Parts: sequence; C-alpha cells; structure tokens
Amino acid sequence: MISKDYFKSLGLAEILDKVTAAERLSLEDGRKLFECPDITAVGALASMVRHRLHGNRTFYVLNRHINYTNICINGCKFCAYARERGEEGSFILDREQMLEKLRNGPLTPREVHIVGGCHPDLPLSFFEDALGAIHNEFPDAVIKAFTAVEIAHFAKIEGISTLETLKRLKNSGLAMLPGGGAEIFAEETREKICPRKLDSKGWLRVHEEAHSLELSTNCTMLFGHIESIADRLDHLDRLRKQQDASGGFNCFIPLPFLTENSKLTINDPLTGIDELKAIAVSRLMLDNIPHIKAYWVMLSVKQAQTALHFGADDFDGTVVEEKIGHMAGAKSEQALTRGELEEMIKGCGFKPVERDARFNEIS
Ligand code: V47
Ligand code: SF4
Repeated sequence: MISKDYFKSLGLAEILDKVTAAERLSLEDGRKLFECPDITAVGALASMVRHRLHGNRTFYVLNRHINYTNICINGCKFCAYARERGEEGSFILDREQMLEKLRNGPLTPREVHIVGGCHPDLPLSFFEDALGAIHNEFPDAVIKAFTAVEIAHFAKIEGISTLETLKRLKNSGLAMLPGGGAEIFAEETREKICPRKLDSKGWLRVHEEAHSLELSTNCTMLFGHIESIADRLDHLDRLRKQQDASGGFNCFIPLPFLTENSKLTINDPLTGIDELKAIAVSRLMLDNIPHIKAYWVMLSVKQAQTALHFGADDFDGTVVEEKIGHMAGAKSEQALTRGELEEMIKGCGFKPVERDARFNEIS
C-alpha cells in the first residue's frame, strides 16, 4: 500500500483524493499522471478504480475475428495490413468463405468480430447478405462488426446516410460496433497519419447514431506514434464527452502502435512502461466507460497480464485468427484457448469470468 505522503511527494495528493471520492479528473490531472515518474503510483490509482468497478474479476470471451478484405482505399500511413486491389497478397472473403471459417473453427464463438478495409466497390447488400447468413446459422453469436470508418464508407458507396446504413445492418443481425478507426482525434495529427480516413467528428457521430439505435459500441486509441500527450488526453476527453451524451460505449481498447511494415517512421518507440502508463491513465480519465481491454494481440500476452494490475479488466478473447496486428509485427499467438485464458488470468491473481460480447457474465 502506497502512503498518502508518498502520493503527496509525487504531486498526486489531490488526484488521490479525487480518485478516492470517485470524482472526475481534469485534463491537467491527466497531464500530471502522464508526467509522474513512478509508474507504480499511477498503476495503484488505476487499480483502485478497476477494483471498485469490477473487484477481482477479469473478463474474457470466446470470440473469433474475421477480416473479410484487406483491400482499402484509405492508405493510412501506419497500416501494415491494407493492400491495393490487384496487389499481391490482397484478398476478399465472400459470404461462404466467412461461414466456412466459423464452421471449421476450433470453437463456437459467442462473439464474431468482423472488420476489413474500405473496399472501393463492395455494395452494402454484400454485407447485409453476409451478416444475415451468419446470424441465421449462428444465432447465439453476437455480431460485432464494421468500424465507424467502414460504416461511413458503405454509406458513401450506397448514397445513403450513416444512420440508414446502421439501421439496415442492424436488420441483418448487427449487434455491436467494434472500436477501431478512432486512431487519434486531434485533427493535425490525424491528418498526418490517416488523411483520407473518416474524420474525428464523423467517427464520433457514427457511434452516437449507433447508440441511438441501441447498438452498443467499443472505442479505441492508437498511441505511440507521432501523437503528443496532449493529443492523448484530448482523445480521452472527447470519448468521455461522447459517453456523457450518448452512453453506449462498453469498452475502451488502448492500442500501442506496432511499427513493423509500416510507412510511418517514428523516433521514440514505446517502452513497456509507456504502454502501462497509457492504460492506467485511460482507466482514470474514462470514468464513465465500464471496461478497459488489455488486448493481448497488440500488447503481447505477458504485457496484457501486467496491464490487469494497471487498470484493465478485460483480456479480450480467443481471437482465433488475427491479421491487422500480426502484419504489423505482433509476436503474440494467433489464438488462445479458454484454458489458456483462464490460467493466464488466474496466474496474475484475478478471477476469470467468461462474458458475452456485451459483458454479460456467463454462468
Ligand atoms: O483501427 C492498425 C489499429 C485497429 C496498427 O472493439 C494498429 O473489441 C497497432 O480496433 N499497430 C483495429 N494498431 C483493431 C481494433 C480492435 C481490436 C480488438 C478488439 C476491438 C474491439 C477492436 O487496429 C485499427 C487501428 O487503430 N491498428 N495498424 C498497428 N500497426
Ligand atoms: Fe484501411 Fe483501416 Fe488500414 Fe486505414 S487502418 S488503411 S482504413 S485497413
């Protein structure tokens, strides 16, 4: 237990008081936390919040990722996954191929996570058809599909609004949106790393619309590239404000930038300590988002385990087949079994709890 005097010596006494009283932290508080030289003090504060919300429980889900295409018109600088149409290594999975992956996988997933690049001309009917078939054959699996960026792209191709696009996909079985595509909201930085992508306001608007249709969503932040600490805090603040307004974010996923095969060169790659601090500060700033995910694919399994002591409460899932992080150099496994997830969670002193995609506990 770290003493109050020690927090005081680090300039964090006021923040300790606010965290104890469950009061909202200011952006200035966030800056102090990022500047604090003692990561264990920041982690202890985040752990207080994590324990208040979830006790000793750490969640996991039996899920499966499906990436339906890597053909993408956006050309984000950091992305090692996307290819141009006709380029070697480009692919598209049709409805049957997606179904085959689900039929032949090692488990019956409770959550199917479907995302892909922004393909130049796949029509909305292609996705309605695929979701409808998956929903029909796997009615117990929650379909979490398409980032806000893809939703806005489908809407543009179809010449309809993003709200209408969401409604049509919901009618075909869409239950949740994943959190990808948020990257970093600060306009100047976003313009440098993903100039063609849906802008920040658009990303937040699509999530607001999803929330209005009672589709819950996740949110992310890509960090450790060229963004500043102020950019990170601004990002967390915009998410917190959106959550105050529309309330449908379930889980925040901090994504450390993986540098391999990326056109974005950076001077200061993240250390493990930087990653843990960003996770802890996210837990502390996002007082209105229930869950923080330690996404083992991007963090590595060992770092994800450590993150559970720095504010994270969800270990994500079995995943089965992941391409976005692995094409960018992720050294983590492709898949984990239920047994491995449970052992890893127990191994760091937490109680594993299986959840569904909406974080309902499965008994
Ligand atoms: O939007 C792309 C990121 C995201 C790299 O909602 C990279 O439950 C690191 O959003 N290094 C996709 N990150 C992944 C994602 C996600 C993952 C797991 C669960 C959920 C959820 C969402 O991956 C992209 C982008 O921000 N990304 N390239 C890279 N080189
Ligand atoms: Fe396309 Fe997504 Fe890669 Fe950007 S991050 S180039 S939108 S696949």
